[in-house]
Amino acid sequence: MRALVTGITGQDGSYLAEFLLDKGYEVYGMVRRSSVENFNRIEHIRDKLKFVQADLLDQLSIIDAIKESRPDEIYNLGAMSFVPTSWKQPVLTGEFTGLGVTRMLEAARHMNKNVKFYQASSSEMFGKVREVPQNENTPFYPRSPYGVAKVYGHYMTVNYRESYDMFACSGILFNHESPRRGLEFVTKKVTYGAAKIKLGLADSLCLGNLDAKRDWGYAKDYIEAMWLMLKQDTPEDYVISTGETHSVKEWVEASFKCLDLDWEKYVKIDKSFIRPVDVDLLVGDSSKAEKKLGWKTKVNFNGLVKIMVEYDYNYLKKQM
Ligand code: NAP
Ligand code: G4F
Repeated sequence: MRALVTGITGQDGSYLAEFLLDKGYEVYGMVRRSSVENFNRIEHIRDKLKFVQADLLDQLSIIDAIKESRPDEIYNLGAMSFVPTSWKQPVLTGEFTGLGVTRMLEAARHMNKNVKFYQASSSEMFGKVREVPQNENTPFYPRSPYGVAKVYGHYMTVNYRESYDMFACSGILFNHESPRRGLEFVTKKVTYGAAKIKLGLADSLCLGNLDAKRDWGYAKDYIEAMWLMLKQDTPEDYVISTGETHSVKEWVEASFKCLDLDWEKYVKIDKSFIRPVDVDLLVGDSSKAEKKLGWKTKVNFNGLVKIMVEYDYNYLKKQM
């Protein structure tokens, strides 16, 4: 089996590449050119991977990437994925995260209509939630240019499935985290920040809205769900979540507690981290995935906090 993964240098792409290599796949990563190589998350497996240079903004390069890799499966994980940046660069976000999906689908349709296609949809599409918990039938109400772009990509995937009979699935994944999470996302910012404080490398941590609630799972668990979706007889969309919700404040408390620190002594609120509007509450119902894919989350909230805090603490200690 051959797979083409966009976003292979990202958190999910790196775990997915490991997972597919373990399953015996030939794995092609679609990467964009950069003046400084950005392969940190895949350095340990880079010799086993093949790379094709292309950009989600550039149709012809995507066609070439598919021509060269001749994939049986395409995982479209590439996107501008940081919500605050989507207000600063709404047009570019629409290009990468929205239209980029159509470029991938168009290239796939023209090159090999039988290829199986996975689209990285997001719980951010539920935004100002219409029901609790959110499932595959919950109406969308995105609250950021990122969320709007994801809704577009989601429905294009559904449309290509219905219009061209393609095997195209959308995984509506709720927030998933890991030691490989980008430093600007709140979970990693907190675990890394708390570890720095513990080691005497910082004396405070500035955050925004502590009341927002998220359904946080472990990225490594979620990768398997993507693969399982493409292994079914029929293409469908699935919510992937833990079913538990916690506030940012609870994440902060648990992370500092892991290091025997009282968070209230160190955390400051900085208004610049507060968004024009926020998604107040996310909690997913992934009973469809449980029933049809046999998928279930393995790591709970406290387990995830522990994995990330321990990793960051040990990593920073080694650098000292
Ligand atoms: P991430 O760590 O931010 O990785 C994003 C990847 O997209 C990077 O490899 C990046 O490449 C690539 N990319 C960005 N713009 C590109 C372009 N123009 N052309 C080609 N590649 C481009 O994101 P992640 O957390 O792994 O998430 C993976 C996907 O799932 C994203 O689509 C995200 O929106 C979606 N998602 C994530 C979550 C979550 O909680 N993590 C939840 C739901 C959905 P560079 O290294 O070159 O920047
Ligand atoms: O960690 P976040 O930046 O993740 P967010 O916005 O939920 O988006 C992530 O999950 C989505 C799935 O629902 C993905 F589609 C998306 O690509 C990304 O992976 O923020 C989480 C919450 C927000 O409510 C934010 O306002 O944390 C709050 N927060 C409070 N202080 C902060 C901060 N967020 C960040 N990034 N930085 C802060 O200082």
